[in-house]
Amino acid sequence: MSDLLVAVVMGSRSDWETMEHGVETLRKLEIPHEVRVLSAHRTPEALESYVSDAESRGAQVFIAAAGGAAQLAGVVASKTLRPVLGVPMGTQLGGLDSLLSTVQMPAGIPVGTLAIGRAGAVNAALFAAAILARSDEELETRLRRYREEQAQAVLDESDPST
Ligand code: RP5
Repeated sequence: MSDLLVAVVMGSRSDWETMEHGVETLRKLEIPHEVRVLSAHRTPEALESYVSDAESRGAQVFIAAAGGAAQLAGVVASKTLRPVLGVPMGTQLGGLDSLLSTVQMPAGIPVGTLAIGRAGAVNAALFAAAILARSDEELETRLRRYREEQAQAVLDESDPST
């Protein structure tokens, strides 16, 4: 298996507190991944070379997390044909600014946008897993087990009064 299947890019180190939940999910599912801080605004050239380098090393899915005027996912998507999942950070204005600037891509360059913050970070990892599991039966089994354990945890804690 490749050493790299999912490349996670964040616009700032300040996004890590949120994105570590997504990366932990990739880890739990044993999906080879790496994380880089690269910005569409602050390091545009380095971002462009990273996308092509990550592709050449096997990245099948990109997760891009950014806040504010969040162009990161759109710029990554403009540089690759691989699926790009955008995670809006809850930085300013409750993350509505990040959500709208990530989700409102003009027709032609798609970004699959997840929820703001931690939920989006975890779901981006699960969405990446679902994409990869189409051609990886062992990963599909791990993903099924993740769902089963999650369901069991809800059932085990179904009476909050105890
Ligand atoms: C975005 O600006 C980053 O993705 C981050 O969410 C936000 C704020 O960045 P810092 O000023 O904390 O570095 O580019």
